[in-house]
Amino acid sequence: MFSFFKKKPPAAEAPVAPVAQPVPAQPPAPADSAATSAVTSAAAPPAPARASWLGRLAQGLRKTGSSIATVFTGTRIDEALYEELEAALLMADTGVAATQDLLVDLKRRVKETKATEPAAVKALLADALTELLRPLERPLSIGAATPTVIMVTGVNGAGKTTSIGKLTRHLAESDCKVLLAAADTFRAAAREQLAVWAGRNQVEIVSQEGGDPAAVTFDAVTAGRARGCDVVIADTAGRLPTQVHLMEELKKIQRTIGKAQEGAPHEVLLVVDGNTGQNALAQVKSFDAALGLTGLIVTKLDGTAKGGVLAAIARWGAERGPAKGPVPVYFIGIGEKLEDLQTFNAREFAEALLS
Ligand SMILES: Nc1nc2c(ncn2[C@@H]2O[C@H](COP(=O)(O)OP(=O)(O)OP(=O)(O)O)[C@@H](O)[C@H]2O)c(=O)[nH]1
Ligand SMILES: [Mg+2]
Repeated sequence: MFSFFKKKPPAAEAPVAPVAQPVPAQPPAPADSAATSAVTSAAAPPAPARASWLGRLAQGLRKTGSSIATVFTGTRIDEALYEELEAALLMADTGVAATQDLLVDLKRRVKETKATEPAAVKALLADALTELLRPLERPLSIGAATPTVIMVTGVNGAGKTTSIGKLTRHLAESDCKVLLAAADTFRAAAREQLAVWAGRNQVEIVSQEGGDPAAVTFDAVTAGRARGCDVVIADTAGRLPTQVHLMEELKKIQRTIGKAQEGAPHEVLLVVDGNTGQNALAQVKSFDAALGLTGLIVTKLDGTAKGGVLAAIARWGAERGPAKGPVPVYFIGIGEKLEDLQTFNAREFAEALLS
């Protein structure tokens, strides 16, 4: 089985845990094997479930891929091919900067390998794309603090609550004690939606009718500490980065979490809808400027023509310099079912995008 997240072995994080509670010394066998497979999974052949998911990812991204793949159906490698490729990458929302970088890198690879067939150029593009996307590939790390507090943000309808539900199931299945915070107090339906996921996964939930989202989150983190939870996940209401007062509310939730537990939240995730293309990059930049993002979940990559946006996100990450580094893509979603949310792998994604 591939690793859905990385659980830190207890010994490694003793100096990091800022709270009095020691990190529980339990599940050594599954936790250690999970950590190991997180590091080694790239080389191993995919398990059957992963392979079938990859097939569906490729199918989902076919709208993006078909236009790029058709560039390589001819017989000659010439300037026209590169021009067509440039247009196809831009259409797939790869963005101007990443497209230019990819073309320069690709031409270098073609020269170096003395490729003569367009099909070989396609394989070289997959290599170039993989290298560009690689820095985004990082497992979500659980266990450096108890609880690990994860705050989930994003615009309306991006897939926050659904992704939390799926993530909760994977964590619960790995013997993590999870507590959910219904900090989307804006809509009653939002609380109920999260409560359904809590019920399905048999995890606890802290919610409050019409309460202040920061107060709900404070209560949840406090309860999570008292109850010895491994993970607390806070769902928040959807908002646009241009809604200043709502962004201030998010910052308040973030500060309040820090008051309930020093050093928290450990993860500030942005959920982005892959269909929004270049707008997804704009969202990443804005939410990062406001909150300092630690990771992304990219949803709805089933049936989008805009899968290239991950290349744009990677290119922007490289621009941020080594001190900040890229914002990793922890998970990608290709549908509404539980198994549709999986870890991001640069090589797999590049292959799927060009299939
Ligand atoms: N096709 C597809 N649909 C998805 C995916 N992820 C979520 N959805 C659907 O997107 C819709 C919105 O999902 P939610 O999880 O409610 O989104 P949200 O960000 O919590 O929305 P708000 O709380 O209203 O801001 C639902 O119908 C989900 O089933 C995905 O990967 N693929
Ligand atoms: Mg929601």
